[in-house]
Amino acid sequence: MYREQDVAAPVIETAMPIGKNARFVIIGAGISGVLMAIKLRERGFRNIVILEKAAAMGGTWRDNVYPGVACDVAAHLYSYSFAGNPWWRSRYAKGPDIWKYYHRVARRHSVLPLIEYHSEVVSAEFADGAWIVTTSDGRRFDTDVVIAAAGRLHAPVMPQIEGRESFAGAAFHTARWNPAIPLAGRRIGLIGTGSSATQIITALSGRAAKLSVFQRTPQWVFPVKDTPNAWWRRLGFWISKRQWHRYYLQLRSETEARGKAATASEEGRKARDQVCLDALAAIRDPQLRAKLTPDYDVGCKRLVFSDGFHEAVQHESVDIVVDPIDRIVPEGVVTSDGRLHELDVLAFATGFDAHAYIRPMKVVGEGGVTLDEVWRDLPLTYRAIAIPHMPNFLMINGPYSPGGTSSVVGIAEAQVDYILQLIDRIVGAGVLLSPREESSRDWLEAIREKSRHSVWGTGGCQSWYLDKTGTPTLDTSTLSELQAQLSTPQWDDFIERPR
Ligand code: N01
Repeated sequence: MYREQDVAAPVIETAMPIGKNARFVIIGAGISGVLMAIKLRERGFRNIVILEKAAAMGGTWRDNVYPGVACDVAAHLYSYSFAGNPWWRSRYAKGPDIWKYYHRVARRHSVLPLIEYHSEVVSAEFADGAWIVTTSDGRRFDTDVVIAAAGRLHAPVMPQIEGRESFAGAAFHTARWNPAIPLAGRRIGLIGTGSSATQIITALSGRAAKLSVFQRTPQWVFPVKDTPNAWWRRLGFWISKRQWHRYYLQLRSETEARGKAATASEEGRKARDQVCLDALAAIRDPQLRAKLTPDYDVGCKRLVFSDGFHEAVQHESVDIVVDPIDRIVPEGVVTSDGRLHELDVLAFATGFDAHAYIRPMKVVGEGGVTLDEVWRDLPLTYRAIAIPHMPNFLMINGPYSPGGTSSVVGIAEAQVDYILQLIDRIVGAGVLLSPREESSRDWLEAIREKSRHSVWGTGGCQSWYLDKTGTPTLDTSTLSELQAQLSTPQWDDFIERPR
């Protein structure tokens, strides 16, 4: 185990301000990376590069184009606070509309020209007070500050099922959906029952000739109503900022309440559970109802919100298959009871490697300490934003960020505001800033202690929230709590060295 004192501090006597010429590399052109670039530009910085591995910006909303893709956080909350959009067509926005919104904001703020596409970062190495960032095609970017904004749910997981590659029809992960493949009137297999699968089931029920859903674990689904915003309402929002703001506050308090899923009061929990139970009780076929009834606490896995799932799943074209998958064959999926489910298309709604974070990128900090070393036991961070021994290397939505059902946009904004305060210091005083290892450990232990006792840790389920020890890797804080925690940096928690 290395210790803080093992790492030699650079011996430079005078700190030189870097000023507006400071160089920034942002990794990822999703919602967080674009936000970071906008805020840096507003501060007058011009030396900004966003390295994006794909051919377009938009992260999650570029990758996920499956049928029914939408955001179950209200659209007005899933927008940047400085770029509100009165024109959202309904309470919950569809995936393509979200992508268009973020693309439009990026264009208006002149961020698109900063993006280097097809630029997958393979390493970031700290040397002589700065970072050298290298892409897979060998290009090198020298920078003063690195901001990793690669997202948590971007590495699709394909299950290890015998014969997976042998399927003769079209097969893909939900985050690699091929929109060119026709679906109407075809036999479709869907493995998984998380938020992505629920949206697909709702969209394809009655459209596919047959939709076979291979369910390993049933999900708690909270029914919501996706009310359209009529044209006069949208116009009203545009004309009256007050009316719009009132609606925003109402949405925010509802979302805060559901964001408390992990730590809700007894009373709040009971009310929420009852909504889910009532929706299940309305399923007419008792056998289907039994199949869809989870045996763990509501909110243990990420709660699924849906308008239409309970109806969709009762359509005669939908078959909820609970016998475990035995193998995949060219014709379809064979379950453990020996039944062959013949399919034309097979979709894997099997989630993401939420624990990869910025890896497999190689990160080497001061004194040659690698990220793999710092994260050997746990992904040690300070406030999910900074990493010990990685000076001037910052993250948005890093390990132990709040999660659950809050708006990831609000979380990113709170983190970016905090990062900007660090950047003001880095640039203004010309320093290297990294969090103390001890402060990071204290912070992390407090977060883990809280989340361990939340329903994520105690609710009796398996989920992507949990690490190998069964401890959730998310902070239970609501957005308001996070904003309060991140309002001012505690400078004593940082080591500051001249560059
Ligand atoms: O993935 P998941 P997701 N055999 O990990 C099953 C966000 N999101 O893409 O529960 C059979 O939730 C697995 O089964 P089990 C949101 O944060 C947001 O749906 O492990 N099944 C599970 O059912 C969400 O939480 C929106 O037993 C296998 C499923 O695959 C996150 O993305 C919309 C299997 C994976 O579920 C991920 O959601 C969509 C196997 N070998 C997503 N392996 C919004 O609207 C895995 N499974 C904001």
